[in-house]
Amino acid sequence: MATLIKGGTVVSSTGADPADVLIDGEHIAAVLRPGSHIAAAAEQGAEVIDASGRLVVPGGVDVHTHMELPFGGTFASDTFETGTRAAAWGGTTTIVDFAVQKTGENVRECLDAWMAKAEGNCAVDYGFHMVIGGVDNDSLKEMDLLVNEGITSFKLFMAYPGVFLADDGQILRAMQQAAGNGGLIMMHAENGLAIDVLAEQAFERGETSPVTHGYVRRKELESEATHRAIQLAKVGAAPLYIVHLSASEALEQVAMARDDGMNVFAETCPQYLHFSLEEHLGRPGFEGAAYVCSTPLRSRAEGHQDDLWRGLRTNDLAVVSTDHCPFCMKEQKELGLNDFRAIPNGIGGVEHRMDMIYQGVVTGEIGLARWVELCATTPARMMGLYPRKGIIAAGSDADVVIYDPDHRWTISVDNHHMNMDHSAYEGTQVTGHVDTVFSRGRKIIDNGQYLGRAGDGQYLPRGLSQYLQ
Ligand code: DUC
Ligand code: ZN
Ligand code: ZN
Repeated sequence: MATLIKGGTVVSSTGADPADVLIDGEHIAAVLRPGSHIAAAAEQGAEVIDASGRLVVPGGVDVHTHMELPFGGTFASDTFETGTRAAAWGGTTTIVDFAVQKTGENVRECLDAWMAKAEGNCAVDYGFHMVIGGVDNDSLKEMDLLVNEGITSFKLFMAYPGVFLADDGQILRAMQQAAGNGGLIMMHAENGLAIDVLAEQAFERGETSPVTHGYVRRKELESEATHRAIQLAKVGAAPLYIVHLSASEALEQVAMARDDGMNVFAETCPQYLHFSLEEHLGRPGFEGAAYVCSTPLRSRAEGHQDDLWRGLRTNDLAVVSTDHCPFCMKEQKELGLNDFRAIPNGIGGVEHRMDMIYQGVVTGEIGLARWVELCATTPARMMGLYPRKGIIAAGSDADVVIYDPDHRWTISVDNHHMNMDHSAYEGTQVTGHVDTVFSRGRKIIDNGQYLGRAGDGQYLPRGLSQYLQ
């Protein structure tokens, strides 16, 4: 049966207008002017949902998640099943996760292993980027094959020496390869060698608490790496996408490159906009461990958060993703009780991205259309999924969220759906609430109930990045 979502305000990256949305099967059949005879005719034989007073937005597209990531001797606590279900609760209907290859490992075998983890388990549609942790002749060749198979973006690390770090020569080679095959290089831009020196020195001085993580991962080491990545991208003639940018100084580097006309893009994450080094990472005792992630949270006194909101307005930051990488406090974050270096890096937030960025609409930092553009349309385009994802338009997948813009509620570990024993957002009061979620035409969240099943989500082979469109 068809579904007609009637009386709502449909939001796209260009504006918000009253419209009725007709879903037929897995696709959007039409976006209709309310009161038109076509809209009236569509009501016949359709399930009619009254969306009056509510926003009708494209399902969120989160292009940076880490379900089940092995990290620091443990695994991110959300499986593809629990993490994608939590995404659905938060109005995100597409994720792009990271399959991981390390030095000496075979890219293809690694990808197969990650595909197997996800297959049959996801609540929403999913794709993969490939982490190339070991750039060598084999992995470079494999990049060409993967691009043709729908893995069109590759993450490199300038951090985590001995685990993921690629040196400048390897980075340049991977960029040249991407320039040839059309792939997009995603960069974790922090100078990991310098960070490790500072971390060891701090530990030897007896500074063991979580906040030290933020002090040693200095903003200069993020901006230096961002600058270096941009210069290497210029030499390699490749487009570049900086992930989880948190420092004003790194943003300046991106802005300069963009002003220069380079194809340099960047994302930030809700935690960098809403949290700070002083108020969160610096919490007493071991509490700050919940906020250990890399890049780290930055100082509010230095104004990074305000600069990031500005970057979202100017488009120097084009995407908001979560870097969802949850770890429980018990037995996971606690691995670093006596040494901040052993705290697994990551914050769980896949469920809260749409709401936390909507708070920017509430406070006037961004408009409604920009909210949708940052959380759905641009990530879909950046990662080669548009217009199948990221827009409510005839022919697109019927991934639709009915959003109550006025509903006020408080985030808590007691009401979230991520597999974590705490919430980094505990006690956060938000305005705005995901009421109903459709994934490819199937109602999977409604009335406070999850109606979907593991395995509803399909694998998404992706096209080349559409960043130039
Ligand atoms: N940063 C994190 O916080 N977690 C996983 C990997 C990363 O780069
Ligand atoms: Zn990273
Ligand atoms: Zn990440």
